Amino acid sequence: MITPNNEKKQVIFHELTQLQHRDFRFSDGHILGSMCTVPHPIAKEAYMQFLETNLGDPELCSGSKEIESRYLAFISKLLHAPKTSTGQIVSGGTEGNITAMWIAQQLSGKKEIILPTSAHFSFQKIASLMSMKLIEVPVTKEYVMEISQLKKKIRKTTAAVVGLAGSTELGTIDPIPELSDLCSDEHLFFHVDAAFGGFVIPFLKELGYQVPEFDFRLKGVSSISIDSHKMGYAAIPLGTLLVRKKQWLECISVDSPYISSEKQSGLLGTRSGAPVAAGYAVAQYLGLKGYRQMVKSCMDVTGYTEKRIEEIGLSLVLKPTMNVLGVKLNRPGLIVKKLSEKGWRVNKVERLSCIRLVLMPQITKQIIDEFIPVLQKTCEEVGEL
Ligand code: 0PR
Repeated sequence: MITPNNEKKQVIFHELTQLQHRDFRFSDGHILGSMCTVPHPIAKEAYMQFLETNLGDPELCSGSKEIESRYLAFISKLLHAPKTSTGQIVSGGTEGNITAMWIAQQLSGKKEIILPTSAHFSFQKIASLMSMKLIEVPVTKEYVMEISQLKKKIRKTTAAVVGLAGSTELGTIDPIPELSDLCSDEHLFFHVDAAFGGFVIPFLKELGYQVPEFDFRLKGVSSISIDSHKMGYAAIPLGTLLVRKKQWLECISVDSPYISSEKQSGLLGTRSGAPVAAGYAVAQYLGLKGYRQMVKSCMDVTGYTEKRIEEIGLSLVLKPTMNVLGVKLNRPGLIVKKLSEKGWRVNKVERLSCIRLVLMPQITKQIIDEFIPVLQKTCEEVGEL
């Protein structure tokens, strides 16, 4: 029995709160560059309820395991995964990409990953972890992978090709249908990194935007990673890796004799059921209709931001594909620093000489109206305008 020591607790929470005051918080609406968001209120409740669960020991937590299955079924439906497919809950895009490349390496026995220069830095970790080699393909001026260049890079040593459905820096989508055809013809493992776009593109299509197909309806797509802690409105850490064939997970499974399941696949052992319960609760609450509405309002705010940015005389790197904007600047690092001092967080993209704004669900037009004059003044101060 733990006897409560309220005095001690107060001291500890005082310290925690003091330190928390240093954090930028999504709820303040001043984080404009992050791909994460305030989790939906229902996610918070479910998260707390499942705090003690461990999905690494499924028999101990058979109810949580069922929630995981139901969540995987939801993601599978969203991405039109075939009956032959299966999924693995992961902590986010990094683990999703690692797991996909681990499978590709095991299946092929090869070591080369072909990917666009725009790919996320998690692939650098993969190269280091698994002694794999990254073969980069240049991007076009639309910031998508140049297919003609890709063709030249395919070799007998290729383990996988990676395409982006929502690039980190600009939210652009690689020509996934063409990549799928090519990989299918060449019998190559084709992974789609839809960490950000997975919860956006399906709804953009329904809202009438012209975006390429990117999911399992394309026969050459082998795996897709999608993050719920980005546009899925769920709590960190939650992502999913779906693979086209169930048996592919077996090649990254090990015997797990001490716990209730015979085998365990994936990187982690002990892992919390809380984010999964939270993600499932949000998915049930919003449904596909709710997510579509959310994407619609993010796109409305994106269009509004684009207009306001152009009004003050700045320009965008590209017309936005989704709710990610690159604003051209000569010294993005300096602007990021100055904005941060004024209480606004945006991200710099040095290689594109821009700052990145991500219009997540908590960002409203009113927030943009507050931000634009600050951005304008900052740009004037440093001679960008
Ligand atoms: N793939 C893509 C396309 C991504 O954009 C990211 C993350 C990942 C994989 C890796 O995902 P995890 O970070 O979940 O493992 N991109 C975001 C970025 O670099 C990550 C992020 C999110 C950074 C929130 C800052 C932040 O506040 O922008």
